[in-house]
Amino acid sequence: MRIGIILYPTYGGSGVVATELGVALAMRGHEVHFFSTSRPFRLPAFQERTYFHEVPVVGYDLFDHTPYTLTLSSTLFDAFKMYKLDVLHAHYAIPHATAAYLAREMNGGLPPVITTCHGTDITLVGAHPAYAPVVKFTLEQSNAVTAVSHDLARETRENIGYMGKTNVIYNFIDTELYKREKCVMRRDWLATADEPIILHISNFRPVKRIPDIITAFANVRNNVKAKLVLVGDGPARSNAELQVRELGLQGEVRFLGKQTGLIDLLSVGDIYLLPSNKESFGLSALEAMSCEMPVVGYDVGGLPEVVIHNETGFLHPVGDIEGLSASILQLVKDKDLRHKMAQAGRRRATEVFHINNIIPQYEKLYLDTLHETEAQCLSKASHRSLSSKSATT
Ligand code: GMT
Repeated sequence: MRIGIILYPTYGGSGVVATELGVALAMRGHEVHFFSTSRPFRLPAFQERTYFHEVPVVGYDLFDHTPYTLTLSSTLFDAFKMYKLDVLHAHYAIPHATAAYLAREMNGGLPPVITTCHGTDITLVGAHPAYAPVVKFTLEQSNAVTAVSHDLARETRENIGYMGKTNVIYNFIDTELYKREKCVMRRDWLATADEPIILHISNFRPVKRIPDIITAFANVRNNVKAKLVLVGDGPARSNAELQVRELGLQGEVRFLGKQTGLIDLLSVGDIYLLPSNKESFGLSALEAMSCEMPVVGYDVGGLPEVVIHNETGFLHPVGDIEGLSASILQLVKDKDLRHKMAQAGRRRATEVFHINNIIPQYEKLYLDTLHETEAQCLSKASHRSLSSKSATT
């Protein structure tokens, strides 16, 4: 098939999933066209059967903000003419699904649009009254809608009021790629041999509750030796650095900023933290599980569909920093428990979320949606020709 994928190019789960999905589809023989404002950071240097279409950002004196939705729609429309795409897959509803809808209508109703809701497009920004009506309309106009967890499918109904079918297709992991590597990195650069490394990777947005991570680590550090390694960057970073200085933990907490060698980093971590306010799935938790790390976080959104409490990690109610600290402490102290949970996490990643289980679900959805949409277009066309004949007789 010829598949168009619209995505955000930068750090963030939806862009990662969209890129890895496109790459996997290309490896399975499909032609894949990526649409974004810049080359997605996870897209390999060159990959057969993949194309990248840069969406122009065209400003004008009158515009306070450039209307990206419109330039994206025009870019998509041009690509339909040139490449005859079979399906168009929009990752993140705002504004990608809306631009996809516009482009499809400009093109006479084809190709079908599949929208994947990733999380904050439904639970946070998408639920804001400034966006909710257009998100609802756009989902209703999509030819198929997917969500990355059952919890997000529920939120799509309850938050947005979208009552159509939402197909739940979980995020996936290539467990051959995401596996614990030996000696890939000097672990002793980060911690001594007897200090477990507690790891968190994110875009440092307030939703990730970085202050909870630091407070919980401070509680743990009062009892045992351990190191906290924070990877990524974003609006919450400078306050987090301040909090670490105020707690006098500069020697124990390392801020590594944005990094690309994630598998190396995941391979030296011992416990992974993800205590978000909201997490529709928690891709980074899955990456950690695949690299044999127990996950400690909050029992929220789709995270309990990924992390099984007491089996592959521990989940506590949002804001329960005491619970968080107690679970981290237990894992720091008990190496056998850490190992057992790490193995259970790796098994779950392989059995439930393996890339080879999930990609065929998207392929089937693409084909089914294409056939349905073509049939609808044919029936509309024959209805139109019948009514024009009866009007002339
Ligand atoms: O919150 C992020 O890290 C980015 C965000 C996005 O949309 O780019 O992630 C969301 O999509 C990911 C991929 O499907 C999910 O794994 C994350 O759980 C989800 N984030 C939230 O719901 C906060």
